[in-house]
Formats: sequence, structure tokens, C-alpha cells
Amino acid sequence: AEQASGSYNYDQQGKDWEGTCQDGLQQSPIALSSSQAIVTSARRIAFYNYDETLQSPLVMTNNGHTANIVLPPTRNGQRPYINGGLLPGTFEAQSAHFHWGSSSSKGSEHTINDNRYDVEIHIVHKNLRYSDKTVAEASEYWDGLAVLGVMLRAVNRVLSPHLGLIGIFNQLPQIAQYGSSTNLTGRYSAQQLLASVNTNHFYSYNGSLTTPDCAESVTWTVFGEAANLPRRHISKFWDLQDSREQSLVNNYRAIQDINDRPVYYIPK
Ligand code: BO1
Ligand code: ZN
Repeated sequence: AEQASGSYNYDQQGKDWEGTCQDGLQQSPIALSSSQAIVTSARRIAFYNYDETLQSPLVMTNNGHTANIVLPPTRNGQRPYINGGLLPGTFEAQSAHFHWGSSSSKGSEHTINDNRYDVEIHIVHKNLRYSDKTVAEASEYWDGLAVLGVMLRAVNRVLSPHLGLIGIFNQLPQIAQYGSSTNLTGRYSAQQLLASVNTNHFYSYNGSLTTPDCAESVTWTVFGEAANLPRRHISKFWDLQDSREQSLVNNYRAIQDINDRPVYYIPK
């Protein structure tokens, strides 16, 4: 049942969701496995301006396939950016969005040691080399984009709940309808999207966008540690609607073949 709901049927979506995925050998997501990955001691990922307050307004939109947050520059006029790890350059944060399941199924795109988590946060970055290009244009290059993946686990009780993400999730009912947007209230930094996971422990590989056209332009970094969030906040995703007023749930793509790609693993 999980496989069926996860094999995202693009044909059932509205016209904003047209397109098909290319049939390449470097598609995403994949099943990440610590025993099959190449253990390496890569550099840490270095985060810049991640703890700086982002300019307002910070807008979250229901675009029919996810809740998308466009990341503005910080109050000092710079964007959050990253380098190090296995990244082929320096990459500036552009947007963030989420993949989720439903009340009866989990929704992360990648799996880690056969575990599928409840939510996967994607923070989309664009290579500084392509600063005069859009995200869509940069996706035509193998080194165009870098996406950070953060796993969330729905739990009944959380000792120290993650207030930044909870603030965002509390505003999800305001974008229940396709095409609606809301200004996030309160102060946010890009850091809050990392949910306090240990960013020195991650998987990295070359892959693709997980939505059409699935361009093979992404250096993926998926953190190995999941963060716990109250289920009552995660469940707010399940009330969003797509362009046909259908329930917007299970918006994750099926697992793709690794095809002999090296997957690197930086253990704790
Ligand atoms: S994902 O992180 O692999 N799920 C992913 C999938 C598709 C996009 C980004 C990340 N697409 C891009 C579009 C851009 C758009 C941007 C907004 O999303 O190519 O045109 O500006 O987030
Ligand atoms: Zn995504």
C-alpha cells in the first residue's frame, strides 16, 4: 500500500503539475543505507547566515504539490549559503518545501536503512556560479543545485518541541486551498528549517529533482538524524488540498534505482 500511494501519479494532478520525469540513471529519491554507502570523512558542511533573521515577508504558498516557502535574504541583505561537505561549490538558499504522508502512511522521499520518516524538509540551494540564472535554468547543469534533506518523525510527546517549525506548521491551515499564500508571522532564520539535527552526520550523492522534469542537477545531502515533532503539528499537512480540491497527501516520489552511483556516508 505504501508503494502504491508513494508512486506519485503525476497524471492525476492539475495542469500546473504537467510534465514527466526524464528516464535517467541519476534519479532521486533513493534508498539510503549506511551499510552500502562509502564511508568517508568529508569536510563538515559550513553554514553561513543560517542563524540570521530573514527579511519579511516570508511567504508560504500551497502550489498544489507542496507548501513552498521562498527564502528571502537576511536582514543584512545576504542570503544563507553553504559549502563544504561533498558540495561542488558554494550554494545559496532559495526556497524550502516539504514532503509528507497521510494519517495512515509516512511521507519522506528518501528512506534511511529502510525507514521512511513522516516528513522530509527540502532546503533548495543554487550554485553561486549560476547566480544570474533562475533555479529552473540552473537545473540544466549537473552542479546547478544542492538540496538539504531533513527528516521529521511524528511523535506523541516531545521534550523540547521545535518552536520554529511548529510556528510554520501552525500556519498551514491558512494555505489549505490550492494557490493560497500566507505571510509567516514571527521571526525566522534558515537555521530553524534544520530542526536542530546534527549536520555533521549525513548521506550525499548526485541525483535529481524529485518532481518533473526531474533534472539531474542536484547534489543531495540528507542528514542521518531525524528530529521529533508532535504528531498534532505534522498532521496539519494532511489537510491541504491540491488544484482539484483533492487531499494533498503522500506527495513523495517512489524510490529510484541507484544504478551504481556512489553514495557517501559521513557517520557520527
Ligand atoms: S526537490 O527538492 O527535488 N523535491 C525539488 C523539485 C523541484 C524543484 C525544486 C526542488 N523545482 C524548482 C523549479 C523552480 C522553482 C523552484 C521553487 O522549484 O525548478 O522553477 O523556482 O522552489
Ligand atoms: Zn522536495
